[in-house]
Amino acid sequence: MCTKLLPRPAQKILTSHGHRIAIMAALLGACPQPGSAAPNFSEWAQATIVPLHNWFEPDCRWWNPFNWCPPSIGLHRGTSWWNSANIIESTIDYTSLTGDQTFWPDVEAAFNAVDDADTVARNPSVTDDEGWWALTWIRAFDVKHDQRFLDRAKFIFRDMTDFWDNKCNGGIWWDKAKTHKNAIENELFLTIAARLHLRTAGDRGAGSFIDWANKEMDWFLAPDGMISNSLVNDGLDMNTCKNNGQFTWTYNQGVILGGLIDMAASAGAGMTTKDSTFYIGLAERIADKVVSDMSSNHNGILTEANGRSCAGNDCPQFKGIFMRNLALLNQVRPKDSYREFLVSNAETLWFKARSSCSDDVSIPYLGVDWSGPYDGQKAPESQSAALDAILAAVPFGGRNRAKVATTQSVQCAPSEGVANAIDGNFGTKWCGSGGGPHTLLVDLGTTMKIAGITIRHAGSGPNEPDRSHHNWNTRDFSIQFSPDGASWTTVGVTGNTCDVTYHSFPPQTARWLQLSIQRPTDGDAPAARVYEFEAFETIVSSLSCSGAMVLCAGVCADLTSNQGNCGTCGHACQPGYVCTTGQCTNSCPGGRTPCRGSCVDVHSDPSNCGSCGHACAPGQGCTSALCTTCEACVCADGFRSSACGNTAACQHVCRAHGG
Ligand SMILES: [Ca+2]
Repeated sequence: MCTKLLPRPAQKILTSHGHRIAIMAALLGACPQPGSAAPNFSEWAQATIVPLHNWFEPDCRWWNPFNWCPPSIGLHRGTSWWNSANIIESTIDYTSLTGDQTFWPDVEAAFNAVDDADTVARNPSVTDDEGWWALTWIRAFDVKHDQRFLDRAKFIFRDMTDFWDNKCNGGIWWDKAKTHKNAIENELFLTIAARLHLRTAGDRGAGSFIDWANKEMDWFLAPDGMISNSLVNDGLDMNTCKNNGQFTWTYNQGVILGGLIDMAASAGAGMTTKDSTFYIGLAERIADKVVSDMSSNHNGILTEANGRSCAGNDCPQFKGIFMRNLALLNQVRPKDSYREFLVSNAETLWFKARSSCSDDVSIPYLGVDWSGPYDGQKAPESQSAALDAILAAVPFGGRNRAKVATTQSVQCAPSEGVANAIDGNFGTKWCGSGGGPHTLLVDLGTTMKIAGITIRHAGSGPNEPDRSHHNWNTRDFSIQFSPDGASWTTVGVTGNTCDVTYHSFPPQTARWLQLSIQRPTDGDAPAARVYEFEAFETIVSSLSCSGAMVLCAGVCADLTSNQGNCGTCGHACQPGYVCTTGQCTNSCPGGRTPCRGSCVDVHSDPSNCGSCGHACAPGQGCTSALCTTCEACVCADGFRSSACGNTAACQHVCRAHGG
């Protein structure tokens, strides 16, 4: 039985700067039970981060002569350097997603605990441990727009490039002693390079970040390399330079998703070896494989391959890294299967793998096996992995950004006013009566990027008769977005029967949202009933772009050269045209013309004579961009003419008999 928690007194924490900050630990107002309340992922995240904060010790440095916190060599008590990077990244995500600034001082303290060189020197033996920190500081830059963070990430990346060589045709070494080349450090190298490219104006050419990203990507995609059957395995056999057939850890599948997403965002104008469709397609295949296969033995809950045991300091961290990156993929390629996976994993680990309320009245701990039961773990790695999974679900149940709701419908009863639709209470209802059509206009108060909407319909209500009237759920409706109140973008739903509907889509810039109800119920009942309308902001909305880069649909683009955003956001160049100085220009050599994805010569091509798509009539040829009548051709013995035209052309097109 879950009981209401006792408030805990404010806890005083001494930070590295000597400031005392009060952390209210009484974050859990009540213990949710399965089915007893709709998920509030932000609230769960707020509770989950408390132990991580309590384990944080910015003064715990391995060179500290007092070394008062062994055996840790990380910043968090009892864990390692690379884990701390991920925990700080989780803290940054938490700050961004929930808006709660309480734990940001941990991020600043971690940054200040070491300098650039120390970040690299802290763990002198391997390259991946420093790579995690580069990703963390890029994320910090995105949230706070502070150049210090980006500069440190670049410093770390430059150190990693020292470990690239031609053994096995490329890639960086995992260990600085150069005995192994594995997947993880090369996935990190790819992702860091692509992200730095997207945040560095004018980055191009030999030695640039995108140049490194392309080299790494192409090397990673080599036949017999580390991607096999749509999964990334652990590493290479250094004797054969081929896939070593070892484990496909969940974090191996996670980091590559981030890299592929950023390669797709970088594509165009010759910036990348392949186009964005290729990179996103591969990311989807990997994500689909994990969602369908690596969780199949656990009823859709993520686990390491084949339920492999997951102990120590490293493995319990892995799954959170996958969830963080799956959330990013779902931002650019929303899928019902991803949303359901993100939500069900967060819900399941919270309800099944959490220390019980009666065990500890102040803090929830989360176990390694998200299917539960709770295994007694109280460790930074498993705790932050769980936090990552919960944060990944926030867009589907986080902080509602709706500020004001209005309607022209008449309310059904005095207690069923329109304010109930956004009051944060899933037990209070807006009910609009009359003939309709009913509309609910929601003002967000300011313009932002919305990536998810949840609507709680009649059947989600706690009280009768709504609770048993699932056919009162809003049947046909549309959701409209507008940045200015004038132009609207519409997402439509018809035939809904669900009590709660989740809607995810590529981030939409909006200040106003409108729920337009075409059929309020599955029948003749004319009233509209909505218990709660929630709008969630995208986690990439806080992305900042440096220099001349511009934020376009969630990615930074150089408008002078970005193929998908040439001159202005959303203006994509057609195949055969390249974005040069902000304009789509003909890329075909020798005066040829771009036509349906290839280069044609409109002077002589009978299918494109004079212009792309202008085909000559059967029996005609194309000469000097004009369709001409055929003439007899003279062919050498053994050949016949298959087309017509002047003599020279005829010789050119003669084919063998029967050809
Ligand atoms: Ca309500």
